[in-house]
Amino acid sequence: MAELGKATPEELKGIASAFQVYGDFVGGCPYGSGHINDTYQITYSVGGAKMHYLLQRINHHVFTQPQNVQQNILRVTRHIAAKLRAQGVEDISRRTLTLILTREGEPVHHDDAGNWWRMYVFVEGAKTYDQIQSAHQAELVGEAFADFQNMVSDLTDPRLHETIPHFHDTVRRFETLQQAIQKDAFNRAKDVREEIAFVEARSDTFGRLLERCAKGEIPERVTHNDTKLNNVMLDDATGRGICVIDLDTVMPGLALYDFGDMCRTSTANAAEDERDLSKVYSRMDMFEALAKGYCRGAKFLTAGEKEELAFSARLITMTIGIRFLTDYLQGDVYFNVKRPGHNVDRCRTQLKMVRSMEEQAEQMEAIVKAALATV
Ligand code: ADP
Ligand code: GN1
Ligand code: MG
Repeated sequence: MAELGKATPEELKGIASAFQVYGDFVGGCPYGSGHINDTYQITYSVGGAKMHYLLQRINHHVFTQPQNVQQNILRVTRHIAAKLRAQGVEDISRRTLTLILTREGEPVHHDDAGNWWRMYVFVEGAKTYDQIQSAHQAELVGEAFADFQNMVSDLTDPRLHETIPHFHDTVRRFETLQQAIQKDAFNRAKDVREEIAFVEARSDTFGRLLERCAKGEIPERVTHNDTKLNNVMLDDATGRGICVIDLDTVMPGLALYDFGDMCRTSTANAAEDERDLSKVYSRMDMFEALAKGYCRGAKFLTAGEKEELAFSARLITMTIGIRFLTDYLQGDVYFNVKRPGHNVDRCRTQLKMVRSMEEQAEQMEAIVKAALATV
């Protein structure tokens, strides 16, 4: 896959002018720390007042049908806005993403170079965090993602586009890893023997959630599918999770995948790419708060889902670890990387998190039980 490369301010000015924004372009710069899309903060002067916009180049190697992604996002954001309006919420453009259409009225701009761009209202007075700051914050994060699941739960007819099929299918992700090991196109398998062995030793658990789903014990729902900590914006004044972002993967899935990914990112004691593994472990104070916030919001959970909450944390963390490992073996073609070995560092933190969660499995089960008992 080709690198998309960064756009210059001059290019950004041209692209931004394709959207329904008014006033004078002031500047644009790379923004945020997402691994997939290219994100820019754009500044305009509108009647003398400075306005920000969020401009994103959709990674079309990852999302091969950008128009489907944008159709989903338009539907999801309008649906949430309508619900918030009905509740009497006043600051709707801070509480959900709002797409700014192109001058032709489309939700995405396809430029001459073949890139796909979208623009959002910039949510001010709130930010995302790459690492959790406090247990209270973890609780608010759990609650915000549960609220999001509630709001999109009735977006079933017609079914949303599956923007990445089999996204969290751990068995398939493991098969892809095995093919990458077999091929070993970059002669890197020798560097990650221990990691491969760690994954292989646990492969009998990879099908557990999808098997239970096939048996009807766990329902399919509309879910976010990428509930990492930095995909929710927290209000600067109140700390509350006011706006769930990064909606590319909102599609049918399991609520447990969302809970699992919250645990992966919001209970971690260190950054996702920390090299000192002694700092990497899952914090039970954070897990307790997260579970409490999530369970309070997710009153819809069935018995089957409740049984698997703690397990889902290990499974999703393992799945993301497998994906980082696979990308390392395939030559770093999927996730944005900033240094050689970045994906292997990320893989190691994920596997360390899995080990930490395994060691604390009993405690995690007890915490989940207590959280469920209070709602
Ligand atoms: P990626 O898919 O690459 O993770 P995101 O959509 O998550 O991209 O955006 C990357 C970062 O940009 C987010 O983590 C957040 O900090 C910031 N961001 C995204 N959308 C907005 C918005 N509408 N307003 C303000 N900041 C935003
Ligand atoms: C990517 O886009 P971002 O950075 O929020 C990835 C997730 C991974 C995550 C790992 C579409 O999320 O699935 O869990 O990196 N998104 C996609 O940090 O693959
Ligand atoms: Mg993101």
